[in-house]
Amino acid sequence: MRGCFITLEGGEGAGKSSNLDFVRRFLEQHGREVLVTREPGGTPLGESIRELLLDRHNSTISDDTELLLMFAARAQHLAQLIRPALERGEWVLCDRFTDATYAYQGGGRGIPRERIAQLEQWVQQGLQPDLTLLLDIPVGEGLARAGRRSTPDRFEQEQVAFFERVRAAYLHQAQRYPERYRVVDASRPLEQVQRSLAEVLSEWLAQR
Ligand code: Z5A
Repeated sequence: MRGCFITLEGGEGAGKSSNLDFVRRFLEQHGREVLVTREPGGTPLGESIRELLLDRHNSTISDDTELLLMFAARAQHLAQLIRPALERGEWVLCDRFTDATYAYQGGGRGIPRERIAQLEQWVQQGLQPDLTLLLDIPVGEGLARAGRRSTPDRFEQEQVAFFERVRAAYLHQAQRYPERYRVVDASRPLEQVQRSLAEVLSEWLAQR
């Protein structure tokens, strides 16, 4: 039987890194074999593309180039890692996926959704996450948390208005795909966020 594909999403400072391992452990405690990966990245080629995309010295990357690089990394990720793992029956937990493209390249950069949808169809051929956990936090609070980090990457250098559009685009995706999206209020203390994640996952596992 094909494994399940779960994605974790969120804007700046939402706490994805802080919660990824919690989600993995929860799933493993419930008997699932879990492969954890991330985007952009997840394969040697994808990680090289990630370096290009995050390098803040690459200030001349056009919006279309950024979009195509995201999908180039994703095509490799799907071919080399995600599809084979799902076919072996493993569960895949991915730190960001195409919803991040709708949020950052669509909402943030203003690329039309139809153009993203064309690439999504081409690269994914209908494959979608079974469950998307969106850690949602007001932009100001998220930036205050993320601000404690050292050197900002190319995305982290963006202004507040950019991150407001990213958040709005994520929430729009959640409204559009309520069957696979679960939105968790990430502005609360970590223990409360993880309690909500556990509840969401328990309920979702019970339905499977
Ligand atoms: N990107 C894109 O544009 N298009 C795409 O299609 C894809 C990606 C796939 C890299 O992603 C960039 O790629 C990303 C979007 C773009 N750019 N940005 N920005 P990434 O996922 O690798 O990068 P990230 O957003 O910086 O993720 P992160 O490292 O997981 O950050 P985070 O969500 O902010 O999580 P954190 O490091 O766990 O938390 C931040 C701080 O808050 C940290 O000090 C924690 O200790 C603290 N924290 C976390 N949770 C809490 C709670 N509940 N209370 C208090 N403090 C907390």
